[in-house]
Amino acid sequence: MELKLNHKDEKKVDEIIELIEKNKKFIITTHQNPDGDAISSELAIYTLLKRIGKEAEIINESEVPKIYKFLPDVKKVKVYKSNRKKFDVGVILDCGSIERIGKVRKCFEKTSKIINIDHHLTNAKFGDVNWVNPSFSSCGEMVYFIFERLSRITKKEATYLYTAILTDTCGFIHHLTPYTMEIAKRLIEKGAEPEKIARKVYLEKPLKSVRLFILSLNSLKFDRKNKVCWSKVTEEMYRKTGTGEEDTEGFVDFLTTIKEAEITFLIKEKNNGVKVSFRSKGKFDVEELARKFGGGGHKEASGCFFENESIEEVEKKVIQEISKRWKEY
Ligand SMILES: [Mn+2]
Repeated sequence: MELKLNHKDEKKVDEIIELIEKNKKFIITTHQNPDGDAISSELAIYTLLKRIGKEAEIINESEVPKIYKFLPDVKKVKVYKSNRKKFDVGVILDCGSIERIGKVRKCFEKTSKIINIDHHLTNAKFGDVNWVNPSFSSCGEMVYFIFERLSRITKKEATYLYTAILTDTCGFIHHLTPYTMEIAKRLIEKGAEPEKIARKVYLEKPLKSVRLFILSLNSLKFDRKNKVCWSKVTEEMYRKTGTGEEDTEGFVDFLTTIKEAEITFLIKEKNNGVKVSFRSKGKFDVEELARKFGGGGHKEASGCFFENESIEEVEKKVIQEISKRWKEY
């Protein structure tokens, strides 16, 4: 199968490559609470820049989630401390808005150009070059095309990009096209080990996170009329099980396995408010729903944050909004 970008995407890749070639010092970052696509895409771009003789650093607002610590050279991903250095170009990956990079924004004050590579529909196009296309499964899939132009792909980078695609498609469930599968196939040919990666990401849950999951499932609610299923994770549940937010990985995706539910969400209590992750099976657009509450994402997976609101208030607001929107379909 031939893999060819359309004219518009090809032009964006040209612009990105031009900026890469003309500059020397790069800072790479992504959104707060990064996922597998974000971390993997960063590491892939980092390796690529280093190989072609550039200086590069990955600086994020948040730590790398434990489940992605298996990725090669993951220690290169640093958490923001200060903004002493000056970079020529900032590469922002998998991130819909500049605000979502958090404190790392301070590193961009002296940066002259921003490259924005993303597949979120709601991307605010904050870069000097904006390669934004929601038809890609993952940011990693987009990065693959930059590799194709600039360099070879080694086993290490194949591992990154395969992990990006695997996790952003929720284990090859959502957003799959023959192109995505073709890229995944090529990455396996280059040395990515599908079983090993899937095991690390999905099949090595710490016992304490399963205990947290049991508590969360005990709070499961179902609204038959609106076909919504949801559960919550409270600060108390974290305390009882000795866990943290990163232990909720996969919870909301589990809820989507419930046949009766068309929409699912997970409510997570934080010290300054409530975070909600939404999932849809396709009939309902949860990106629009999250956007209504100041968040964003994709049609089938999105999220938002309610500052200084209680779980009960948020539950009510969300259900009301879903009910209102169903009527418009
Ligand atoms: Mn992504």
